[in-house]
Amino acid sequence: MSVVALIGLGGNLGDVRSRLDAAIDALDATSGIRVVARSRFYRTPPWGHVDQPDFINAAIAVETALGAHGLLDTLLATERAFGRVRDGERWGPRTLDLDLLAYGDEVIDDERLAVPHPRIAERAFVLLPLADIAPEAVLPGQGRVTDLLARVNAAECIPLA
Ligand code: PH2
Ligand code: MG
Ligand code: MG
Repeated sequence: MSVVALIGLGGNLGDVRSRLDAAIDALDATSGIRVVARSRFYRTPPWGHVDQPDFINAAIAVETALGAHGLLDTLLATERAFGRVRDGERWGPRTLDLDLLAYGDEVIDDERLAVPHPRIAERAFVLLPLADIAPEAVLPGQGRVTDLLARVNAAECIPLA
């Protein structure tokens, strides 16, 4: 176990909270991955295509022995295991989305993977849960989580009890 990775979770179809809980448990049960922190759940307005249901978003920190691409493969397999169907619609509704936000301090940009995730700084639905678990984290090329959060409008993202 060597690298700490940050993962964003979301979904807006069906019973998302139960699915996110189950996905977090499944990741923790995966060899080479240990969940070390998890955020609250937030209800967030859809970003991108606004004509779809509200999302539930969260974030976790994991310690992992997997490489960044191996971790990505695990996230994609977990999405599929929880019913995600990729129909090609970018930013459309989904049962489960697991995004690799950061992998240690590494900067990776290849055909499969970009970390830090390039759009974190624009997205309150990512920054708010990240601030629960890693407020001081500095995302290479973007900045410190709390500084980034101060620059977005998070008013419509509601923490759930
Ligand atoms: N994910 C998207 C597109 N839009 N909006 C919210 N609120 N939350 C998301 O997780 C989200 C989104 C594509 O991954
Ligand atoms: Mg996403
Ligand atoms: Mg995704």
